[in-house]
Amino acid sequence: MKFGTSLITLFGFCMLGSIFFTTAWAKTRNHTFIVQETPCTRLCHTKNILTVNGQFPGPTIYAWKGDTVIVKVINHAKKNITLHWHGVAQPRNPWTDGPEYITQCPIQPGANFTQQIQLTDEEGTLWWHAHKDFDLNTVHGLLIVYPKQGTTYPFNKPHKEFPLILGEWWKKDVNSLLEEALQSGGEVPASDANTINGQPGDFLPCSKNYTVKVHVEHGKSYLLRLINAGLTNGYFLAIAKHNLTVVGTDGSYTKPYATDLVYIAPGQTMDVLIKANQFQNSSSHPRYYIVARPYVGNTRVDYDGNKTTAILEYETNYTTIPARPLLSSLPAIGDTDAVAKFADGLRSLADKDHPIDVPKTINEHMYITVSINDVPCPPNKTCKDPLGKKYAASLNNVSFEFPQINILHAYYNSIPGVYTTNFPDKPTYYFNFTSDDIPTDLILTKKATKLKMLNYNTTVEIVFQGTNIGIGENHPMHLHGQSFYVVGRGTGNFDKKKDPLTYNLVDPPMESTVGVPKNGWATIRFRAVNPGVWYMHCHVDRHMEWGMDLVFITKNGKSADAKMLPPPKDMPPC
Ligand SMILES: *[C@@H]1O[C@H](CO)[C@@H](O)[C@H](O)[C@H]1NC(C)=O
Ligand SMILES: *[C@@H]1O[C@H](CO)[C@@H](O)[C@H](O)[C@H]1NC(C)=O
Ligand SMILES: *[C@@H]1O[C@H](CO)[C@@H](O)[C@H](O)[C@H]1NC(C)=O
Ligand SMILES: *[C@@H]1O[C@H](CO)[C@@H](O)[C@H](O)[C@H]1NC(C)=O
Ligand SMILES: *[C@@H]1O[C@H](CO)[C@@H](O)[C@H](O)[C@H]1NC(C)=O
Ligand SMILES: *[C@@H]1O[C@H](CO)[C@@H](O)[C@H](O)[C@H]1NC(C)=O
Ligand SMILES: *[C@@H]1O[C@H](CO)[C@@H](O)[C@H](O)[C@H]1NC(C)=O
Ligand SMILES: *[C@@H]1O[C@H](CO)[C@@H](O)[C@H](O)[C@H]1NC(C)=O
Ligand SMILES: *[C@@H]1O[C@H](CO)[C@@H](O)[C@H](O)[C@H]1NC(C)=O
Ligand SMILES: *[C@@H]1O[C@H](CO)[C@@H](O)[C@H](O)[C@H]1NC(C)=O
Ligand SMILES: *[C@@H]1O[C@H](CO)[C@@H](O)[C@H](O)[C@H]1NC(C)=O
Ligand SMILES: [Cu+2]
Repeated sequence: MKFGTSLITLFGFCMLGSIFFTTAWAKTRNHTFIVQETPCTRLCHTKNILTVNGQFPGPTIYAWKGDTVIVKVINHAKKNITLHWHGVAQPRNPWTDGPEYITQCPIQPGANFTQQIQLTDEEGTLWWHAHKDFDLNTVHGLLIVYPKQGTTYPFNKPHKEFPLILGEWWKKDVNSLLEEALQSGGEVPASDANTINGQPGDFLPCSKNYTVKVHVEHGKSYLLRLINAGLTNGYFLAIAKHNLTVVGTDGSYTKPYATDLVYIAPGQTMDVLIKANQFQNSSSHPRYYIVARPYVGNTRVDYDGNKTTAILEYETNYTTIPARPLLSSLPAIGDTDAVAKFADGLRSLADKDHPIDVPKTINEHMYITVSINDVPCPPNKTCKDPLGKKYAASLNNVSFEFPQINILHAYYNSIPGVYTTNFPDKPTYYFNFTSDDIPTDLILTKKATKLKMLNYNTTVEIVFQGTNIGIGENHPMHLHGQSFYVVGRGTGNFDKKKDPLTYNLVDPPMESTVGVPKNGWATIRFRAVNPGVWYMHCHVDRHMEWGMDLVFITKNGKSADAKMLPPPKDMPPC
């Protein structure tokens, strides 16, 4: 990964495809994001939601590879907020990465913070979202990175592109639900609906009139930019009678992967091509459902209302259109095999123009258990998880405790007592992690702020081991500060002799969120070349709040361009 190679000029100009300008004049693109409470009326229950610039989903940022995006974030809301640029490496600049109390203190009501987003190797679909409490639920949007001027997509240029932002909707205020759950120790209630671009679609009566439509013309191809902005659910997605070709994920290209359904975990992005090859004549059907259904690893209620729909509609000259679009079937809500089958088809493009560099020798081996746990109920309180305790979550049995001042600030200014650097590289206790019958005393965990230090340019391998402590579930682990290669995954307990033999070190997909299979394992590799403080956490938001988190500190390297930048002058104070 190379940083700092892009040429930045405020006076660069954008002449996409021009044969006269082959030099990439990366540009600076300025935006103002005003976070505010906004009445939302297009869903069953009118309520105030937190938005950026009054939009839900939020505004799209358009950029070209290597650009610098500057976003002035102004907080006109009544609560503290932070914003994160998901999947952007932010070379040497963790200061504007966003997660609350990890790299910054929140932007308080009335305050503002100008965040710089330096694009380097990322290309494709990324996104931005709030990184505090459950604000992400309504504060999110696309960040599209086009190929830099003078270069093209590694596939035929699509006629048009459409966003498909998957999400969840609660009738009640989500942050109050989170607050209640954290107080009582119990669960956050499941969402009331799943959404595409903010709309549940016409399987739910209240939003019928606002179902999202994607208009296509026969014979043309389209790029769908998918993100999963859900707080809880993964999604299967399909379009009746249309094949999907995945060409990218998490801001890097994949080998074209033809499939009839996509699985997207919370936090992930997917670039998907479709060919509008139906509706050849008046006797064929002009309307097709784009349908998504949640995947949750454990049994939950499943009914049609859980499905969210949009409609792919062909341009037609007929005034009457059939009442019902065609619908394809999707795997059941608990179909863990379908998730694995989809994930196994993802491969890095790995061609001459998109080379990859998978670490072959590893300096830091980590084996990390991923668990849902309990912490004891405070004295004289009633707690609401099934054992009368409080829900918690952990990595290697350390349940992350958020500090009161931000870790980056403490690290940069050598403030002691905020964290320790003794996060264990291995589980402290080995047992059958994925057993159906785990001794109940193993459910307890302990809160602490333990970090992992990495030397600059060290190679890291992490084997995430899902466990059945509490409950087995698919955990989408997301790393800030750089992407990683997903070299393997499997079911049950990781076998350190046999399983590494199955690793793909030739063309593994590069991602920034990996779904760790329910009661299974996943292995990632990366080279720590981005000095700074970088958060890693489950993108199921309540798991993150419960402690399924780890903070890496990548130390400075020797050369000047291997050192962290100084903080911006307007860093929000605590
Ligand atoms: C963009 O924002 C930066 C930093 O706030 C400022 O220095 C620059 O003048 C702005 N550029 C434009 C074109 O507005
Ligand atoms: C941003 O904050 C600074 C410092 O408090 C203040 O001077 C400035 O007016 C604010 N700008 C906006 C647009 O709110
Ligand atoms: C949907 O639109 C129809 C026709 O305009 C209207 O009669 C109906 O009340 C609307 N339904 C909702 C839930 O907004
Ligand atoms: C989808 O792909 C399969 C396998 O390549 C092919 O047989 C089928 O005709 C395609 N369907 C459509 C609607 O393009
Ligand atoms: C499906 O909808 C039902 C009823 O609203 C709800 O109880 C359940 O949790 C939903 N499941 C998911 C995965 O959204
Ligand atoms: C609609 O009619 C126009 C004029 O006859 C024709 O050019 C066009 O191809 C038709 N479009 C479709 C989708 O049939
Ligand atoms: C808990 O309740 C008992 C008896 O009701 C009381 O004596 C004790 O002080 C309480 N402890 C705390 C920590 O509030
Ligand atoms: C671990 O537990 C699983 C599920 O109960 C079981 O299938 C497997 O055989 C166990 N492994 C060992 C080594 O006991
Ligand atoms: C995790 O730590 C807690 C508290 O120290 C302990 O009770 C529990 O047995 C540990 N669990 C595992 C799986 O190591
Ligand atoms: C990182 O280490 C590799 C050897 O593992 C070396 O080839 C490379 O030059 C180093 N890069 C930097 C930036 O130090
Ligand atoms: C907002 O942030 C400030 C600074 O970190 C903190 O002191 C305050 O308690 C926060 N407010 C709330 C309601 O969390
Ligand atoms: Cu999780």
